[in-house]
This record gives sequence, structure tokens and C-alpha cells, in this order.
Amino acid sequence: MGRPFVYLTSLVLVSSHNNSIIQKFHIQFPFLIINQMFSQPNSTDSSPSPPPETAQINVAAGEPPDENRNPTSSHDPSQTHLQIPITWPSDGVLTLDWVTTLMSIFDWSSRNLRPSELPTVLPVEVFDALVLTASKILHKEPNCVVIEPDKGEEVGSSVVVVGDVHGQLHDVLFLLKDSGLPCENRFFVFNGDYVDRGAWGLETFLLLLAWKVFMPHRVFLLRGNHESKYCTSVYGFEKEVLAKYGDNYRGKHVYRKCLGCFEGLPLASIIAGRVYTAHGGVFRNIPATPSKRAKGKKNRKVVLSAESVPLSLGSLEELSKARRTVLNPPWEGPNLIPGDVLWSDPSMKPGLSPNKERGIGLLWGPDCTEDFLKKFSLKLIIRSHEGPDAREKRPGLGGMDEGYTIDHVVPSGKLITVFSAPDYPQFQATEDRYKNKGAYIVLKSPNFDTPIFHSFEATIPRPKVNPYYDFEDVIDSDEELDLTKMAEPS
Ligand SMILES: [Mn+2]
Repeated sequence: MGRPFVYLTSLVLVSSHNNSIIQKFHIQFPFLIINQMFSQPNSTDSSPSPPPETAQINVAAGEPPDENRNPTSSHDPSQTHLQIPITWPSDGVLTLDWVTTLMSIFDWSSRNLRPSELPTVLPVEVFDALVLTASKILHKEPNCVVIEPDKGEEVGSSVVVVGDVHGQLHDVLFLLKDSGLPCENRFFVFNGDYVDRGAWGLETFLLLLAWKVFMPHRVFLLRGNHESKYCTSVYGFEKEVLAKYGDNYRGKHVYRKCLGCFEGLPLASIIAGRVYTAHGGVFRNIPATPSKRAKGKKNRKVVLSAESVPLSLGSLEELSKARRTVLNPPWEGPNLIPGDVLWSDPSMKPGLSPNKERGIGLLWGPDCTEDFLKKFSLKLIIRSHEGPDAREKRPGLGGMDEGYTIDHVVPSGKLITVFSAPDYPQFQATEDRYKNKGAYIVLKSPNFDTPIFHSFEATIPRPKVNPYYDFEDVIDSDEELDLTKMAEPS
């Protein structure tokens, strides 16, 4: 029984850089079986025995073949087998098995296939079904999702808050293993920036969408500033999608569907009534505007001069009313809230001011953190958005070596930045890397307002791939936006 297992393992490894052999292999064996790396809690291993014409592949194939391994053993969850290509369940209902299988397959394909071969494991029809199902759920969520972890039957829950991941698939897989997978009493809030810079933004975003579809009331995906047409056209995600699904109708379709899904992502969360999370941070109050304009006409001319009105903090009610379904968050005009929430940064200087470095969003001081926490009876703001590169240029604020910083400590509580992409960015022009750790935060029952920080190292070496953007020319952090390009109709 062990013989064909070992033999086929080496076949795939040999063929991973040779397209013709892979093709032959696919014709010979339309379904591949891969060992699953994510064990399932309480799994009784219900995986069906493979049909006789299928092949078996060991995911950990880089290791020397273990002659003593018994692939038919059903007691070790790591021996669960996976089938590719992935198929959408006939009843449209995702299971834990489906989601963990997707994670294992993405890990395997990132190591063994070329980017352009992704459609052979994830056909476009399955992509369509996943994104459509997720989009429907996301678009219905309010701008600020309200998470009540201890309401209902489950008590003693925890909430894991995750910062930027930027397409670093293997680090996300590690994080989910380290924190424990989402389940009835383990909630997840992702603060955005799933794509760009890293080479596996598509896989990363899709596996998070799969979790969202499987556990819509346990997994919450917020929008980051990179979930926009502008950022993805500059920092690699658009090119990544076209490299994987083809620079043709199919690839453009996949990219367009991702953008549509980005528009549906909510902007912020409130956890247990005590913690506010968002990608960038707080946002301004939008003064009542004279809204007399002809219906149906584009209102480009109606621009509120930011200079003419003193800036003040916006309320959660205003956040709930903002129009978030915009491809490029606005930096001018009547609805500046999404731009602020996604792009703002804290400062050590008191007050609220335009974020001139970024060209969009705000800078806010410790006094604003105090005002915001006090006004809404909160204890914590957890935001993301700044990696080691951004923090290098921000005197007065902490470095991102450990993946998190405590930025403001005020009478009502704290402001925290969490960044979950270790050894970031994946591609860097200089040899001298930041070597930062990533971190995630655990909030525990009953109060959910005492953050427990978990720092983690990168999963390296990463599979060798070419970058999808000109990382030597594109500036490190997202400063100095090309606003005219961002204004182009999308
Ligand atoms: Mn960001």
C-alpha cells in the first residue's frame, strides 16, 4: 500500500518545474490526493476512501519518503487526503473539512505549482461561487459590525484580532494554527490589508472568504486601504491575479470580482461594547452639507473644503451612515469617513489634522483617543495599517519589531497598533531586512478589554516567486498617493 504513495510523491516534485510532465500527470490522474496538514478538532476522519483511479501525494514531500508510513491509517488527522481540483459542494454549504482542505491545497500549490497553474486546483467556477457567496454576506453587514462574543449559548469566548497580512499566505496559515482555528467560542476580526506586496494575496483573501462563508457570525473581515482599485493596481494584486488566471477575459473577470467583494467589506467593529477596531483608525465628523444638487448629475463640484471647517471627531452613528461601497475611498467630498477609517494614523501630537504624509485620512493625538474612548464608553482602539517600514519614519512612535505597539495610554484606555505580517515586506530592494515579528491579539471573556499579545516569527524560507510589482521603485509605505490616478473613474 505504501509503494504507489511514495512513487507519486516524487513524481510531482520532479515535475514541479516542468510544465509538460505536469500536463501529462493531470491527464493521467484527473484528481490528485494530497495529505491534509490542518488537523480538525473532534475529527473522526470521515474522508471518503479515494476512488481507484486517483493518485496520492504527500504534502510534506520535501522530506525523504518514509517507508513505514501507512497512508490508509485513519487515526492520524494529518493523514486526511485532499482532492484537487477543488469542487464547490453540490448543496452550496461549506464544511470545516472543505475550508481546511482549501488551506492545505493553497499551501501545497504555492510550493509545487507555478502561479499560472492555480486554476488547475481552483477552477474559476469555484472561485465564482466562493466570491459570490461571500459577497452576499459581506454586503449585508453594517459599516461597523457589532460583535457580542458572550451573547447566546457560548460563554467564555475569545476574540482574535489580526492586523495586516499582505498576501503572506504561509504566515496566515501559521497564525491560524497558532491561535487555533475559528470555532463556536473563538471569534476572529481581521483588520484588513489581505492583499498586495506579498505574492499570495489571492489565496490569502480566498481562504479568509471561505472562513467567512463557513462561520459568518464568528469570522469578521474588515476592509483595509489596500482593498481598493488604486492600491491593488500599484502594489501587485492586480498583476498577481492576471498572472494566475491569465491576462485575458478570465483573469480580468477574477480581478473585477475581487474588487466587487472589497466594496462589500465592512469598515470597523465593536467587540463586546468595549473595543473598537478598524484598519486605520478614527474618522472625522461630517458637518451637515447643503445637499441641493440635481438628481442624476455627477456631483464632482460639491467639494467641502477641509480647510474651511475645523476638524472634529465623528460619531459611531455617522460611521454607520457612511457610504462604504466605493472602490477608492474618498479623500475629498461629502463622504470622507471611509477614507479616514482606512488611512488614518495616530500621532503623539495632540489634535486632529490632515494626514499630509499619506495625502488622505487624518492624524490624531492622544487627546482624540481619550475623547473617542470616553464618548463611546470604550476601553481600547485596535488598529493596524503601519508596518516596520512605516514606523521607521515616525519619530515618537514605537517600532514594529514585535508586531504590535501601544501608542496611546490615556485615562479611559489605550490605542494599540497590531501588524500580522512578519518579515515584511516579502520583497525588498535592500539586503537589510526589518526581520519584524508579526502579532495577533487575543481578547478574553468576560471583559474582552485586556489585550494578550502573541508575537510570531515568519514561516521562512518562503517558496521562491517573482514579485508582482516594481518593489524597487514603489515607495515602502503608502505615502504620497497619486491622487489624480486615484480619481480616475473605476
Ligand atoms: Mn494599510
